[in-house]
Amino acid sequence: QEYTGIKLEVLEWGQDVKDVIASTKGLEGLKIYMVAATLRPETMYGQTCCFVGPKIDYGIFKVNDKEAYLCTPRAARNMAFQRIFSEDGKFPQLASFQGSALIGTLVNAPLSVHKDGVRILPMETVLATKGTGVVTCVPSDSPDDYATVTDLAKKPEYYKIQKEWAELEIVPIIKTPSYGDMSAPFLIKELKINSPKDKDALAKAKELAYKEGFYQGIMLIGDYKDMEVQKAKPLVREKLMGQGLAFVYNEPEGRVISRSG
Ligand code: ZZB
Repeated sequence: QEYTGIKLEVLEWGQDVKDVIASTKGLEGLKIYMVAATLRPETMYGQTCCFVGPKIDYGIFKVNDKEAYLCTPRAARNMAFQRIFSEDGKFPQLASFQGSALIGTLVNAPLSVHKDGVRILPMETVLATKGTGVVTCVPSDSPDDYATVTDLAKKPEYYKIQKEWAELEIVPIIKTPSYGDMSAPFLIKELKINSPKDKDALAKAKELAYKEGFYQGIMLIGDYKDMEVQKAKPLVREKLMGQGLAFVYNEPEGRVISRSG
């Protein structure tokens, strides 16, 4: 699977990690980015927050003399074998913490309409074994994301977050003939999905949203406004890569390798 790694620069650490970060050696002078793996770079205009799995382990890994990435150790290891880190095969770890400690951290979401940054929030369904373990949230076009932010805003005390962190404005990014200009909320309603735990229905909604967005979608925002999603997708990706805010991240297909011996 070929993902785009999106670099969300940390602007301000959350309460629970501030002290750890301040006392961690080796971070001086480095820009630190949360790296989210996405298949939908054209939706980055609509980012409203960024998710981590609260029980997943994350690390900060030194990429080169200027940058460090925050992601799962598994993803850092994969990156180190894709010439993303300065020394092939090496991914020096400078810090480690559980996802729950990162909640409330403020990051810059590239291209997002929310220019002051977005918050790191918990998502129970993030898989440690996929992508980077960091998922950028686009509730207009991702049913999983819409279901999660809705739930977070309903129970902020339970999730130990500020309600407004989950309530950044959701703007239309892509117009589709079947689902209007916000396919995720449309499908959540249509399929009567009530919870982020409604796994099967969400998988169905995701598939429908992917297909419709890719084959029928028209951009409603940004440099490629009015262009077909199919054409805009690689252009947005290249734009972000040109700005040093994205890179190609390949996920080795573990199952296939083990099956063929
Ligand atoms: C932004 C985005 C906007 C995404 C959208 C989707 C959609 P796939 O096909 O299963 O590989 N994702 C990435 N990593 C994880 C993880 N570790 N755990 C859970 N979800 C993860 O799915 C790839 C997509 O799943 C990625 O693309 C990411 O969310 C999420 F409008 O990034 B996406 C209809 C989907 N729309």
